[in-house]
Amino acid sequence: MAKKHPVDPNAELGNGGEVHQVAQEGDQPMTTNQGLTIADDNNTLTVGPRGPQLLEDFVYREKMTHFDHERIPERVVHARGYAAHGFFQAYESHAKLTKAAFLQDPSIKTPVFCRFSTVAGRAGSFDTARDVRGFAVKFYTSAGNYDLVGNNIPVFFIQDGMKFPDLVHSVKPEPDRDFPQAQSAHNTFWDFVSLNPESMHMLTWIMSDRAIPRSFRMMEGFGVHTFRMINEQGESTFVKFHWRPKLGTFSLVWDEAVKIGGADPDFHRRDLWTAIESGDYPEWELCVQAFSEKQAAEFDFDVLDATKVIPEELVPLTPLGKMVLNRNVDNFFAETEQVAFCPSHVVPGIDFSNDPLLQGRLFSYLDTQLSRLGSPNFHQIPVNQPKCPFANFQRDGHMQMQIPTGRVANNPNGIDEGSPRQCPKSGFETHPAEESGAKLRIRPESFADYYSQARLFYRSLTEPEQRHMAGGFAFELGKCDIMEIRTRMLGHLYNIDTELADRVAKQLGMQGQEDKIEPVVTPRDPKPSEALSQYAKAPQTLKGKKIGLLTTDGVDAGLLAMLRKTAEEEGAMLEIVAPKAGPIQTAGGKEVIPDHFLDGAPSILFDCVVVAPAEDNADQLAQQAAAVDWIRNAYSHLKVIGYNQAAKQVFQGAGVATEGETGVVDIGGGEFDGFVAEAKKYRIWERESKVRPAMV
Ligand code: HDE
Repeated sequence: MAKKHPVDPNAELGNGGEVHQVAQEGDQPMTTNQGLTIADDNNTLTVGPRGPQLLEDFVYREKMTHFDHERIPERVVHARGYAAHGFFQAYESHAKLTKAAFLQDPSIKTPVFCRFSTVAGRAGSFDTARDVRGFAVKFYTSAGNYDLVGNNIPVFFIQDGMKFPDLVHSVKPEPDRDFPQAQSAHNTFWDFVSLNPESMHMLTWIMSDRAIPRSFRMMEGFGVHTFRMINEQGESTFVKFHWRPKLGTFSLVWDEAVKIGGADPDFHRRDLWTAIESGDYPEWELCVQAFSEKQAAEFDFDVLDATKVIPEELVPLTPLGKMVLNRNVDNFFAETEQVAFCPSHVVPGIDFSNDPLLQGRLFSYLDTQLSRLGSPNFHQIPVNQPKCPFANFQRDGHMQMQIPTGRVANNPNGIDEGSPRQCPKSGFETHPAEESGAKLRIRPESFADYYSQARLFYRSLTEPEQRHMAGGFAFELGKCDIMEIRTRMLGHLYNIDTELADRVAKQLGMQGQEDKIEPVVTPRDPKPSEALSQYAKAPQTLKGKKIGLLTTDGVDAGLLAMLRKTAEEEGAMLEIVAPKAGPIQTAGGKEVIPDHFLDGAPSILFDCVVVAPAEDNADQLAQQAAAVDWIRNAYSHLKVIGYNQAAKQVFQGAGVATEGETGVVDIGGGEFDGFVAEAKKYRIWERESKVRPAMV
């Protein structure tokens, strides 16, 4: 609570009722950036009370100049993001695999900073857009900062960094009209990807539920490229990085994601911030798929190709340790906006492969930080500074924050005995992989199978996931009004999987209109891999989920207490929604302050819902469009809905039956066991055939 401050006596000099808070004894005085104490922060310097303003007013000019320069260029991609601090802890020493300092000692907690992001939208776009999510982690290790700059999808659109500017331009708003924002559902994107068959595998992921995650806390993360781990003996092992969320991987349904975009554009950041503030710290397990060069040579795809996964049946995951995010930032701009990730920030024990996409990234990130943060001293910004000592002879530049001492700034030197010196034994050494060959601009032939793994992904999904993917393609292509793009894409889809293509063609009303596209490599029929599906392995749990209760004045206090206890026991969060924002009264006359006002809290904000009005007020609730929509939306978003007897008339208004409907559960006077058992299933997938028959 802010202290009450005495009002500025100046208020009497013509400032009406304005509140001018002035410092009391012991308060920190407000000053200019030069430390000059400010007497008046509300009025500019003028000639007389109604006269012109004076240029002399340096206090005003300093304040306004700083304000005018508050913005820096947003990231060209991944502009909208959210981050938190935490730590990483190895389960045991992984010395056999790597000499990376943070993977040696299980008693050490390495500080981390983790930023999640969408890719296409501007910084002010909405959280739930269909998009790949960035999953970037900075480890402040004792041997320097290590940045694992990954995504929540294990593959990428393109195989070579040269194409990245074109890919990004195609997905950004079209340049003549500047829309659509934060969306891939438009002509330029689908034109580009349909002319780049290497995108097909990634497209199946982007059109799947993975691209509309329920929460950052419920997303997997992937390093995407093949990296190397190097041990003390200098032995190299190839690795692919995976983050596995402790809560399981869950997604929204499409219509819900679209509506949340309007109801709460900050849905994902609010979710992460709230969980951390309430002490419910999200956790991920870091794993690797570790494999030798010899193994890699035997796979029927190239491990240097970032459009391919390594099925876990081929190389299982080795868990390395866990990451816990336990502290929100103090200041969004200083930390989340100014954090600078670079895949080139590695530590001894981690090295690169020749993946051309990875190699392309090694240049881009450092370059982009220079233009975004404006100075080669961006490593001195607190969030970017290593937490271990760092020293070299790089000097000067914009915004130099350090004061290097001493006479010399050159290496070698014979003048300053205290100079930093290179360390051939402990310093970073590139793995001496043997390379030879002609200089060429050519893609390896081993990258040319564009369809087999897209097929693998589709066929590894559960039936609901498959139909969502088809729905995603149909929706996006339906937004493309250049027919050649649709027919070209349908041609590709037929190369991926006939059933998938038929489903999309049917929804577009374009059966038989696909182009014939001859694959360079005939797609194989890979064995499905269950690990690629999120729902085949989803835990049945309410942990980390949100229950919404719609109720009214006169609610039974016992029912409320039971639901609260149930939510607590299940590790879920309960939020109360009522037709008015002010306190409601329980039947016993106790005041309860709702978390939300009905008009501002549609059921889309919750994972499962309970509708339990008081008998006397149910009638009025049934007339509220927002209450009817609450139930209708929860039903069509396949959520589990609990109800009491009084709620039945609201259900009638919504056209939702309470009898004989799976996932619509009578809670009687507070019997939540049946509700919880259903709600743990997350969604009632079989209901989809009733609410979206065209998709099924
Ligand atoms: Fe990025 N990417 N990227 N990217 N990327 C950026 O760097 C780039 C790629 C990823 O939270 C930029 O600081 C190229 C793959 C994340 O701050 C830029 C290529 C993966 C973030 C850039 C790729 C990523 C970025 C823009 C193809 C997953 C946000 C602002 C060769 C493995 C990090 C910035 C954060 C950000 C370039 C492809 C992940 C322009 C050239 C593949 C998570 O440098």
